[in-house]
Amino acid sequence: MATNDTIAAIATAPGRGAIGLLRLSGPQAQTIATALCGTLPAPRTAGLRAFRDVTGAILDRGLVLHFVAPHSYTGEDLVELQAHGGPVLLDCLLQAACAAGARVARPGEFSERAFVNGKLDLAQAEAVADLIDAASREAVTAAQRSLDGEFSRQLTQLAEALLEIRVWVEGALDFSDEDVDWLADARLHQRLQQWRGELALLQAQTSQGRRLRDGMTIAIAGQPNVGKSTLLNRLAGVEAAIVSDRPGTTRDLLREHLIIDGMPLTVIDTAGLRDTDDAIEREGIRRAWDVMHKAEAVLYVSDDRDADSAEDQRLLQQLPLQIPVLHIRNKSDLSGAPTQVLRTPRGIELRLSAATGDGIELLRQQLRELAGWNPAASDKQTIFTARTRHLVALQAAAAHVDTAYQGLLHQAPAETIAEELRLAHQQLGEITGQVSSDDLLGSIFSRFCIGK
Ligand SMILES: Nc1nc2c(ncn2[C@@H]2O[C@H](COP(=O)(O)OP(=O)(O)OP(=O)(O)O)[C@@H](O)[C@H]2O)c(=O)[nH]1
Ligand SMILES: [Mg+2]
Repeated sequence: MATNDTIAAIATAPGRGAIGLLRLSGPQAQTIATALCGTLPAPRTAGLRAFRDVTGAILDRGLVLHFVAPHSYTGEDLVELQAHGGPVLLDCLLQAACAAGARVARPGEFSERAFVNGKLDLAQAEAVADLIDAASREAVTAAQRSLDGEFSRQLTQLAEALLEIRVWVEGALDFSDEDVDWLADARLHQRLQQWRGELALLQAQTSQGRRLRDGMTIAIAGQPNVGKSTLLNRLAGVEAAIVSDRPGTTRDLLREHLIIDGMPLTVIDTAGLRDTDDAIEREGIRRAWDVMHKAEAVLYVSDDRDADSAEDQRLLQQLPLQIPVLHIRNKSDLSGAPTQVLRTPRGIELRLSAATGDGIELLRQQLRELAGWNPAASDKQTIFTARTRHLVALQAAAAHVDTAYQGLLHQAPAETIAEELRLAHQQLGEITGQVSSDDLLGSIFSRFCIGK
């Protein structure tokens, strides 16, 4: 990764605003900024300057701030020009910077340089993007905690504990011709088990953090006229979908984004499932099945007065097995039965009324459970933001350690056990970027916004 060039980008959001920020980072940052501003104020102090283009014409006047390497966000010389927030003006400034020797930054390149220069580890750099993308107050807090290094600290602790175990096992390799069987030591087994427990805890926290970032997609499905669209509107709190007593009202998929206790949810209303000659409705039903297969959970809605009909049973059996289903028995106001959660041999059923709103709080609670979202456990002390990539790495680490443990129990050769532990260690290192490939880095930073 070459960082001998100097990058420039407009760091504020596109569009017009009171202030617009041009950022420069790299060895020529000061020289380029001097070309634009004439002189620079002392490091870390703001100075008012005229910003000029290559011809010397004044483009704007504003504040300049500069940071000397390594004491900056990127760890390089870094200059920020605060101009007025006009898109054309800022573009002229960017062009002037390029004329003076800068190159336009790729998305995420400032954070990438911060990572390369050891200012942030990879999980922290990702947290920067998560903080910018945060969709709720809870998500902001979680991203901030990751950025502070909470997640990284826990990972480092686990990695260090694993290293000690590895030293033990590799010691057994080195002294294999002695009489003592190091691997049979109960303390080693205990240490490994305890470590595995700590990893499980971190996995649980990480999956909470992932939910907070990525949320969950839920499809509402069922026969026509059972109240699917009414339920969507109730959850969303707006009249998003058309509701009518005519079966077959909904055809298109309708997506609504909502937030429950800080967790983002995408709920999709679908066409009622039935046999029909109407080609448009048939297409709607095809899309409904399609979305049910892609969703992370299905809310299957039926009319409580006829919720166990043969047709409902048939449709429920057609739902993809691997996707959790919550059966909603709607229109409790008409059936007269109490709103409640019913645990049946077939799974969880929930009786409510989408029209009156009775039982909707129970539904919200069930949705939280479906998502594995536990706001009590995820209080401000423990939650941090996380990504699928992190979860996958933790799962892989767990699998390697489990294999190692089985190896210990079944007297597998020390080499195999040591190798499994090494692979587990490597997985942990990939999360913080201690072990990383260029491909991985490229795919992470390219999803950042420009100027970050
Ligand atoms: N009394 C009562 N009526 C309801 C309830 N939920 C929905 N309805 C009524 O049932 C009818 C159908 O509601 P929709 O929400 O359009 O049903 P749908 O499942 O989306 O129907 P399709 O889009 O045709 O598949 C409407 O007249 C709603 O007002 C409920 O909980 N109680
Ligand atoms: Mg509908």
